Amino acid sequence: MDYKIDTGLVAEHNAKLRSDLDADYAALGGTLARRGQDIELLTALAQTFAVALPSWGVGTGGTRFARFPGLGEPRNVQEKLDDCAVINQLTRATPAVSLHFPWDKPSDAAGLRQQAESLGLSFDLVNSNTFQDQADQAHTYKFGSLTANSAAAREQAIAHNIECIQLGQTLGSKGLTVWVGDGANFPGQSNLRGALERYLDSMKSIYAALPADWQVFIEHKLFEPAFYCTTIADWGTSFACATELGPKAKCLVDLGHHAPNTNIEMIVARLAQFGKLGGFHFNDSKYGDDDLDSGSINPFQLFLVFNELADAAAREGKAFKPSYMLDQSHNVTDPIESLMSSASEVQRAFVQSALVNRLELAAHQESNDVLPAAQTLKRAFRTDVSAILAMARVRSGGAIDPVACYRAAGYRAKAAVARPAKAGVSGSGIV
Ligand code: LRH
Ligand code: MN
Repeated sequence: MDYKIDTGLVAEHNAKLRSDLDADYAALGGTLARRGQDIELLTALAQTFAVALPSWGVGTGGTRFARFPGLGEPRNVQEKLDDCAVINQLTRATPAVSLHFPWDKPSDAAGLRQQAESLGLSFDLVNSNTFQDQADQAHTYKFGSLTANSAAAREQAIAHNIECIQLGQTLGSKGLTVWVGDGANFPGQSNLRGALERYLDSMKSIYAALPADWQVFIEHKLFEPAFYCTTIADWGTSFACATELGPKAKCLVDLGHHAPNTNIEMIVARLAQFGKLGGFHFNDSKYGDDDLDSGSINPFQLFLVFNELADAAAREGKAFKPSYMLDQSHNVTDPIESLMSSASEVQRAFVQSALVNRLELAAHQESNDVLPAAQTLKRAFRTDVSAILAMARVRSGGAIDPVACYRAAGYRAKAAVARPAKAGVSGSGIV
């Protein structure tokens, strides 16, 4: 199956929607001009936006209760890349893919890199996995990996992370994300300080294996799979460890890894202030690590995160370049549709944050003129920048309405034929 969507069909789709887009774009341009803002600059800015796709997000996700596979699921990393290429073809905002090992371990890494390049894709951060036992594994991670009491289990986990770095180097990646579910389910089960000491000890071996131009990203998470304590549970612990390890260690903020109502944008401001904000796993949640589509539950929080990123960028300039990734689980939607709309929702927050008049905001803040300060942010958030996002896509060769174009192409139905489902494959778990 040729996975690329016919460019003629994309052009036909855009032609149908173009005059409405031009009208909406002109109207928005007028509104922004009255605020002294140039829509052309904002559209050019939108065209620079990129968020990496999680390879594990193009298959249907599930929970511990069940997974209900969809049609035409990708059966291997090559087919995952084909689906990622379609998302980028229509959104023009997802040129990189984040792989997860061993789920995506290629038999031929150089060949996979060539396939990605032929699809116009590159590889973002790679992710290690010491939260599951592999069939051929000598030592279990049941009682932890980088923090395990068992030195053999720790050594095994360190070796796996170093193998991820080596694979990533062949693929052209420049960083490793380390999320460990290590923790305990009972008070007394583990020595809280001892666990973190073992974690740091293990991470120092991984850090020492980093190439000069690589970084390691520590991903904190409040709970799950451990339900009494998690070794790297919060940004403070992550920050302390990244500082202890050295300049190539940064903190990664997964939006779903915090207690409900946590002020995540303030965590972002703090990590940026101390130079340890490495990147993001964007998603949304209402209760726990729900891994829902970005901007689907709390788009104002996503906007406030980007407002802090805009503040940091205004202070630090072009050097401030945290990495952006989606990390979602698509249990009831077509993963490709969810990833396309989620990439656009994150791009929307990025563009809205650029609408904030930072001088005006600072003046209100310094004079403690509270309501105008709050309204300066709210006005940017309430501005519907859909026309800018669509114009950015069409100018970059994408689709005005990616989901509608994808459906018109009948991609999923074709994939269902090309990728017959393996009988009886449902099971549970996130991928
Ligand atoms: C842990 C996590 C981590 C990934 C996994 C797929 O909850 O967010 O980033 O390794 O999901
Ligand atoms: Mn994550």
